Amino acid sequence: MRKIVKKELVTLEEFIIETQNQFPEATGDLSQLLRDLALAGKIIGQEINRTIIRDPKNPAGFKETPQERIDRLENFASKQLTFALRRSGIVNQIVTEESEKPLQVDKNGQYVVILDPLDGTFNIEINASIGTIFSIYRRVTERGSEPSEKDILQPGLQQIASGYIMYGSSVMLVFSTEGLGVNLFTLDESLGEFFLAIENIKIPKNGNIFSLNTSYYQGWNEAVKKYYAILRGEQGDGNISYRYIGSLVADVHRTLLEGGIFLFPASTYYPKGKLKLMYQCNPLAFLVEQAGGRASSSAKRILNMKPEALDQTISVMMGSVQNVLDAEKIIRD
Ligand code: FBP
Repeated sequence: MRKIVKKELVTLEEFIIETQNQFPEATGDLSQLLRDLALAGKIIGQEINRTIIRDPKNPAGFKETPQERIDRLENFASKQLTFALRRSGIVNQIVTEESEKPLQVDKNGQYVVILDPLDGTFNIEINASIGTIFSIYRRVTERGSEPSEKDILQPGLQQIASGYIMYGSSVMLVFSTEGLGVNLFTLDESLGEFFLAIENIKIPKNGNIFSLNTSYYQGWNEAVKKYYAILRGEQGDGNISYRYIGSLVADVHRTLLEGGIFLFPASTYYPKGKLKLMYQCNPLAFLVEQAGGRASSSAKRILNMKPEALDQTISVMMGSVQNVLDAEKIIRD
């Protein structure tokens, strides 16, 4: 049962301060990064809404093709996030899926932030939820030294925080810092404030929703096809529902709240999987595990994987512990 928060409304700022006070040694740096990300999220959310609601100054709406719109919003999001994160002076490198190479920010910065600025953007045309995914690491090299790839290619277990901002019917910020659980904030646009909506999300141990793109069926290996047959009830009791939005943040958000399993298996179309280890899988796996779930790739814990390259893709399954264990057993066997 989800713990409903206390009667009075708790703002993101109050939550950050309360949490920080629990850790006297906390420097406040991480809090600052979360504030910066939340600010960028408000601005990005506004731009997305403005895009969907035609610009009043231009009744015919933006003269742009869907792809131009996607590119514009992805660049806008990347710029807003980078601008917000640079202000703090505590970030050493910012790595976004959109930029060719890591952005060196401050040689004395202590943190590396890895971002998928706007994921699932083709959904913008149908107003389905899309999202920003973020991952925060401490650098492993000496402060003041030249930025190094070693600071970026760290296993997901080294994350000190991760989360996403989902732009949907409302803007939601979901994040977790090591050991502090997963907390969901909803933006009240009239006040410009994020309010705590669900505290310490715990993913159900077993769920009855499965989520994967079945149009890749022909490209799956036999084990995945067998697992899918069981899910569809050909070999099991079939009391499981199918949901697939095709926007990673939305599919994982539903899985976090409702339980079940999200999968993106490797296939002949994506031999190494489609989803990116550093930008998408690590931050979401961290959240799922902090919420008491499980996240694996070919039955290996995602957070333990040693990244080989920034744009490395992997097969992925994540969600309720029991659902993922069942899937691992069948797909591994
Ligand atoms: P990109 O990494 O190319 O942006 O794709 C990510 C994504 O859009 C995810 O949001 C989503 O889970 C997945 O691709 C959907 O892929 P498909 O449309 O092939 O099912």
